[in-house]
Amino acid sequence: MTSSPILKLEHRANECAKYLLESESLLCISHVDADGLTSAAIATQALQRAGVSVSTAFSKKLSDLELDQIAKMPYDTVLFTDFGSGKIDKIIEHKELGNFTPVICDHHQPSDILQINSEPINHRIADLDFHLNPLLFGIDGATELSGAGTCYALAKSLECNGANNRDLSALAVVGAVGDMQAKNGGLSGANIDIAKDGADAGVLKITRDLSLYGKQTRSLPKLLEYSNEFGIPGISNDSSGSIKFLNNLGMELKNNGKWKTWSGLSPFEKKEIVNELVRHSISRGLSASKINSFVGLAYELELEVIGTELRDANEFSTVLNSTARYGRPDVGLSICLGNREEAFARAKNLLAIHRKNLSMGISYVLRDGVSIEENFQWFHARNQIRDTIVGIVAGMVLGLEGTDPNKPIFAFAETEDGDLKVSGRGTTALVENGLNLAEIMSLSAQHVGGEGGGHNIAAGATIPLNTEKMFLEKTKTLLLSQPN
Ligand SMILES: [Mn+2]
Repeated sequence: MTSSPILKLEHRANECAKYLLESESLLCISHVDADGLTSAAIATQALQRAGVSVSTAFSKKLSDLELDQIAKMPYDTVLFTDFGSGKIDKIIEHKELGNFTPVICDHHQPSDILQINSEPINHRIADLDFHLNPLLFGIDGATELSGAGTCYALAKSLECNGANNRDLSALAVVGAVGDMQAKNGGLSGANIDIAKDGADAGVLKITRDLSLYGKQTRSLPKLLEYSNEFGIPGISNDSSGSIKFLNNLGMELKNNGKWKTWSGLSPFEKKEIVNELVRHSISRGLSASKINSFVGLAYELELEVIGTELRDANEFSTVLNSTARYGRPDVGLSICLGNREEAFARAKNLLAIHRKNLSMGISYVLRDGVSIEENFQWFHARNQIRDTIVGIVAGMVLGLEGTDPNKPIFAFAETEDGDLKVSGRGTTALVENGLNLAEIMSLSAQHVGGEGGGHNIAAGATIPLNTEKMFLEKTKTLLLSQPN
């Protein structure tokens, strides 16, 4: 019998948990995105169940300045979730000064691994006793385990006094899906262990289903129209085509004159629609691989109400992003902790704004154009797209008309603090050929006096204004040195 990948983290997770259980005053600080919010929710719930009180804070990025501020706060222990590994040098400095004891639960690339061109300083990792990161145990942090999944491993180790934290696996799956770790075949690696825990605990329903976004809340015509990834002629990106397709099915797909959602259909109706989509696509010459991607694993939160955003892991993660990226991570956290009334109502307002901003952002990029260079492409949103969502927009336009699907994309936007945010996005194929955006973003940012890091496939940086040209020149050279 092969053991579950997640168990590779168990020993270190136990050590971290043992320390946390004895900590006197504890701050949990987490990243402001869907994975960061679910990370904080999992960690704080597990700690509270174990009788440890914890304060929570969020940050867009963990800058040197913010670490200095944290150091001044009256906490003996600081638990970093969904970030921290990218700043271990600085965190170790604070530890050595006695400012706080760090516990890191992250899945981003540790900063000392990033020092490829200088002397490796791997011994620094050994200076940290409480550093839980899948990358240290041979698990890929970009695809096999998220920040929330890493916190779930910690939560399992925090179980005491008869507590069972398996129910928190549902949030860990939302975090993984929010971090784009579910590909068409579903989740992989250690994430699978967590999803299984969720199914066993009755909090997660894993099904083979249509792999489109919006199965809970989008009306059927919109669900089909926004199927850009399928590229179905006459349906994808075609509002009247989608309606015509549905009308031609001869099924009762409306309720009181209102189109149903996918979640409101019977298994028979779902099957009929998929069959007809396949038939339609074959007759229009769509490739077999595209057609095979119509159906994949889907993750439903079994305890949530059918037809709400929170029922679907993917839609849930969008709700969280729309709170966190608009300065209201407290609302997202509250939803993760079970508030289904006030916080959810607030989140739905934010969600409407988020959707509008994303679609305006995409239109802006498509209208303004993406500059395609020899080995990368880029666009500059200036103050037209919020720095907190420019990375999401970059990921969404990659592959659309006017972009090159075979080159990484870099997006710039001005921040409220008067800096530039840079987001880099790649593809699985580019990463397989050696692309490591975490390394590039870190080194290019350092080159112009900024800070950056992340994953091989998606990374971010903050750099001074007017340094984008130098940043891109450095990036171009670094890309040439990576074997892709
Ligand atoms: Mn993450």
